[in-house]
Amino acid sequence: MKSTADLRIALVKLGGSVVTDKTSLRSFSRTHTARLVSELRRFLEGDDRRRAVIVHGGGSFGHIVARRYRIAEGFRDQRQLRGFSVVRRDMRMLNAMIVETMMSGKLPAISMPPESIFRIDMGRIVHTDAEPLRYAVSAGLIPVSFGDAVMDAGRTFSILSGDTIMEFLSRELKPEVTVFCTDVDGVFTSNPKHGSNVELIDELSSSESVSTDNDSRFDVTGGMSRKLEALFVSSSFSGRTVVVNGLRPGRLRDALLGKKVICTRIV
Ligand code: IP8
Repeated sequence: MKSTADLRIALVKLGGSVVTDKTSLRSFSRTHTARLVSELRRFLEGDDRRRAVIVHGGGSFGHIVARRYRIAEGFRDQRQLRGFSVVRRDMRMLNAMIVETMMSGKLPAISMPPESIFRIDMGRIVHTDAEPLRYAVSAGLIPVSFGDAVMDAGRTFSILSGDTIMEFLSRELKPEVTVFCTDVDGVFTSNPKHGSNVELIDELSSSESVSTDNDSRFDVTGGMSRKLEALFVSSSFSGRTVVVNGLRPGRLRDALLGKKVICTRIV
């Protein structure tokens, strides 16, 4: 078994807007997921030191119910318990379908819910134990973690976003490449879904100005400003950090392989 230091790790976030249809409750985007799996497999097959760790978002399995029951705000009243239970169940359903799609694509995926790695207090990760994940990666397994409704020491429960998990896993794993797959071509000067006068930023540094008006109808986890924070932290621990459009064939593969691709590179 190789130590993770000898491995070339790719850390990949599959955004909720790529693996689900965010506008329709609990709709899994199997076709996009299966294609992304085959792009990942192409990358892994190229070198036996390559490994992958996947994190996925909640999309329509997480955000709709979490918003309705205000789960991210922590425990307020008994009525939220039903909502917490539903989000937990639904995220496991989504995770199981993603793991299954990876296994059908001949990738040895294993589910790794965030509470098996992290302890949370007041919405923040306060303790990380990545040892089991490291063993899995060394052995050649592909851990699949996800944003989730989690127990929280100070708030009883809260929502942990996939982007925060990406931040902490990049710190732990020091990946060769970190890729965030979203439903747009990268990071734009302002929200590309809200107007025409927007430009894709090829190289984004923390000094760059990005307007962070979110599509907050769906995201309970902070939308774009939170994502930018996660991108910058991830990039400080990763060889390369890229944001690509996961709905466009070939972009994930090219980003993983370091080829020229339409994307935003975080520098
Ligand atoms: O979609 C949040 O994760 P994200 C997951 O990565 C839930 O922000 C349960 C809303």
